[in-house]
Amino acid sequence: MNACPAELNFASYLAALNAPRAAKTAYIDDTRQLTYGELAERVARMAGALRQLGLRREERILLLMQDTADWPVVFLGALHAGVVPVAVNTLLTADDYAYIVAHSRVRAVFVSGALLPTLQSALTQAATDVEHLVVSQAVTPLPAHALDFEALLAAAPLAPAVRTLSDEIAFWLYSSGSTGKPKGVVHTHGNLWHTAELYAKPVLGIREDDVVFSAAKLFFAYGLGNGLTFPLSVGATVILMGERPTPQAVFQRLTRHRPTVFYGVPTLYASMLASTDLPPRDQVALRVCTSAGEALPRDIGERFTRHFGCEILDGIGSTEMLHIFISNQTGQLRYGTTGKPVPGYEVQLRDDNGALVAAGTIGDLYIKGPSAALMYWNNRDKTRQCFLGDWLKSGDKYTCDPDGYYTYAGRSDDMIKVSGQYVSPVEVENILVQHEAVLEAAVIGVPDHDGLVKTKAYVVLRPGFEPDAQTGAALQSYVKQRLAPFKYPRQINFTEELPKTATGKIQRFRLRQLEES
Ligand code: 3SK
Repeated sequence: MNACPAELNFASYLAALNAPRAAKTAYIDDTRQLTYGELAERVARMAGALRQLGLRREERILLLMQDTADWPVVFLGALHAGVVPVAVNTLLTADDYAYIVAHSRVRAVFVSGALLPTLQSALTQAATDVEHLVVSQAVTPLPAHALDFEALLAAAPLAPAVRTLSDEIAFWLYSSGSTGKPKGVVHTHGNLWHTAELYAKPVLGIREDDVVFSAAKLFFAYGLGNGLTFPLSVGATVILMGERPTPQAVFQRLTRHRPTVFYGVPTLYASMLASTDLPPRDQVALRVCTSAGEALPRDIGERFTRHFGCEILDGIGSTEMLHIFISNQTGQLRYGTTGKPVPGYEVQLRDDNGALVAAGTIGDLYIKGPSAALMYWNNRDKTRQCFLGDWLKSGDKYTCDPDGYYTYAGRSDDMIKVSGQYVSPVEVENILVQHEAVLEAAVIGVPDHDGLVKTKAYVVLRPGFEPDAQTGAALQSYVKQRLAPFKYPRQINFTEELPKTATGKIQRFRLRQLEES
């Protein structure tokens, strides 16, 4: 692998790399296609538009947009101009956007028409530095002073790329913690380059003739790599989808565009396999799939591979590390594990005193690697807790077996200590979901009448099963037969659905809050 160039503007790096394939399709969204040549021109025009709006290097813009071909134009156009895009989740509330707009002090907002009402409500809540509002794909007449995306671009000159260092701030993402306000995670141009060189090319084997489709949207770190950094680093074609990734919406793209690489999350893979519309193997062209966000249950991976003949490479990444740093790899995949550290990253499991734990023992996950964020913006305390010199504390618990495979044991703050022993909620959940009655499960610790913590399972049943004492007892005995006895859930609560983040991660802290209320 080459070293990361000291001077790097990631947008102009991609433009130069893809100049020879100007006629090739870069993006296919729900309504349009964009060639690499058109993308390069629109990116340079977007940089010109930002200049015309008066934005200067290192100033910030908010990118609150659905996945269309306008998204990479704004993101890369900003990088090209040395302006810093702050990409945010499209599923947040007006209160969240009000906080983010004030916290990031963005001077312009790029928003999809469908998200405009929520954004406007956010902008009325607080004094902001926002001077420009640009609407992509408006669905209602534009408010006074708002600019139309296409009109802005059409009137803008082509701007030359600014020269930036690879260590220079390129963009931010916001990371939603399990508690507290979202944190602004600050990334460099070089971090994008490193994720492509360390993960996408060697692990995923991404190549020019791939067609890629990510169920995770571009505003997630996972989706940004999947649908922008990686494919554009090799000149592949990207399918973008505006709507929510339901199994039906995904099946439609898998059969219509026949992507060779699909990036999903465990809950989506589970619901795809449970769907009666699951397409047969010969209607898709999948070469490799990935999973992240939470651990992929072994059974889901095995069933998917049996059906499609294609492996799902489960991995773990983080917004702070930008993308995946532990992953399974083709040819050495072990379902039920997250695989091994991606070469270029170092991983350690430490106990409460910071000492390395023995093989098979649960420890806190620490990572060292070149794609780590610089900091959480204006949040010294959280930065100090997470970024520890070269190392980053992920907040996840893991074990490592003697062969070097890592297995997820839950979030640090989700771990349950029963009779002095750690119980991983994930381990119990993985057993529960193997029972024929169980669609989904989440396990938390709750104090019993003696104030001693015991495990409790929240269970969503499959259709046709009764939420009664008999089913509850059957599930308890099922777990008891498969795990150490102290781990079985002393209580079972049947529920219609589990609280989840936008990426599909189960929010066990919300179940704990429910217990405390
Ligand atoms: O959730 C993950 O494992 C992940 C993967 C890649 C990038 C970002 C994240 C949070």
